[in-house]
Amino acid sequence: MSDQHHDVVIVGGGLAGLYMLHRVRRLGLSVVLLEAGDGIGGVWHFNRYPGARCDVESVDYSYSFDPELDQEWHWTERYASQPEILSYIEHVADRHGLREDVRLNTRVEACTFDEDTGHWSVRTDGGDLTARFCVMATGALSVPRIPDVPGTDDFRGRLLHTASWPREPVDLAGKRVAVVGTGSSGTQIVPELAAVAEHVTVFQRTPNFTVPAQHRPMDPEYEREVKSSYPDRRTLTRTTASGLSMDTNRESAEDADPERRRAVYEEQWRTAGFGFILAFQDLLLTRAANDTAVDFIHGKIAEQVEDPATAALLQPTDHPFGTKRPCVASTFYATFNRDNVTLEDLRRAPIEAVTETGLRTCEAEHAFDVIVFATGFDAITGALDRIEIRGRGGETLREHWADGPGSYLGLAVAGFPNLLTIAGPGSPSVLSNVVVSIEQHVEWIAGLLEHMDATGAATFEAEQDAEDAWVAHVNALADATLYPVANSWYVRTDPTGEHRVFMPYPGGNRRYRRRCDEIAAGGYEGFVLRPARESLTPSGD
Ligand code: NA7
Repeated sequence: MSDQHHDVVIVGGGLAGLYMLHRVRRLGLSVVLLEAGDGIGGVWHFNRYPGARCDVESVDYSYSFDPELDQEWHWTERYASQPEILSYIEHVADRHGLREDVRLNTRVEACTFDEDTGHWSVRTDGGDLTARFCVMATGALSVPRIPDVPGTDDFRGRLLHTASWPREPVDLAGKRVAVVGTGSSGTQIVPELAAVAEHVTVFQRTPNFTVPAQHRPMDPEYEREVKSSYPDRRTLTRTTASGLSMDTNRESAEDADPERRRAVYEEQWRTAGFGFILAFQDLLLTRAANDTAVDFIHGKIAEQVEDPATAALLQPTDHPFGTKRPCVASTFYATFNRDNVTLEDLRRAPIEAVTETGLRTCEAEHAFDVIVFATGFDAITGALDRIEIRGRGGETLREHWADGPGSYLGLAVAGFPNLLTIAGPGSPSVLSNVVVSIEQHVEWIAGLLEHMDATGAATFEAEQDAEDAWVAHVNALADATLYPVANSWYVRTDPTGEHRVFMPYPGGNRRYRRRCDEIAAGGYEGFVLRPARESLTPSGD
């Protein structure tokens, strides 16, 4: 085999790819990690907008596989900023000597399964290689979504996207800035821009629920407490539904009396950050329960925003709380009390075009020096869609997913032997603390590779029936909740609108992990494992 052949090729150098690399090396397999960017860190390498920080507490949004690092690492704030998360990832890579197997500035263009050899051919912009296994660690939120608005090339000012923010500082002092989008990125960047810009105009399409981060510098006492019980905390995050270090309150919002309900909401609002969503077990199950949270948050928005008309515009009414990812921010709502911040309603006046001097809505021309798209990502499948992945019979993954992204466990796709996805569609990914989900996937994949080695299997492949049943199961779980009510990026609809697939697994980490473990323990039910000889057999055997 040439030095361009490896046992495993990993695509993507973020939290998932780097941990996969670490585990594959421990198995003694040859491996290379390909990363398109000029640095490791995945989305945390690119997503550098002012105010970018994680919305899960950093003591939990971090690897658990290195208990000594847990004791040594010091997070300076409750929610680490992007630079701190990136330096953590870089530290882990150096500490475990991972960089020697990382190739930066290498974009994977195509992966093709060769049915004769049972190997993948990987075409990159820097040469070709082959591998037995391809692990796609390409990220669920990694490809920026640019709105399809005409005229972006005409703008004479500066056009930026939060998820591909320039590395050098952007001077916004005295500038007229537009921010399009009020998701997590929008709610974090708006207060930062308002503090320096001459004026910030926020273009909102859908108001989102924003809960308070209760962000603060790391309290030494709290840090000591976490570190003294870190193993237990890590065990807890592996067993909660959300991957957070707190579990859902088993009480029902619908059944609780108003006083009790208010007290629980107030306590969660004061302390829990994203965990506000865990206030009651039925928040995502019934409209009546959810409405109590909606009323509470509407009240909090009205308390924070002085102008009643602006407050009303910021109060979400078109989707139940939690059915689109809630935002976690500290001063977003209060920022609208500043004289230099205004809110524009894109539902009333959609953007028609970017012009030479700014933005034109159907109602008015707005002049700007800088336009910031805080419009999020081509979520969950975006990065995979951009690679030409061909499995058995030359079928592309895009073709296989024409009616919606099918995957068995979010890990493997029928017809694509020896291809694995980390946090793929059908796994908890974005509905969980994703680092916990990533570790679970990586460890499960490492177990599969070990099993194959021990049993002499050359290829594994998800069965089509298993994949179909899993997609149906995920959709059924979602249908039992309020999630499908919202028009969110959790759902992927085919161009005809006929097929809707709910992409992230909504049954919780605990249940998902148990199922994955059962499948492995049962000899990889739903997968076909073949010895080398049989890999030569064409599909349909
Ligand atoms: P999100 O949460 O997807 O938010 C994107 C925002 O941009 C949201 O308000 C969108 O409105 C808005 N958007 C998207 N496209 C358009 C167009 N074409 N016109 C106007 N407004 C638009 O992405 P974020 O980057 O904020 O957060 C992503 C994740 O990062 C988050 O879930 C956390 O996990 C961290 P819409 O709701 O679609 O009407």
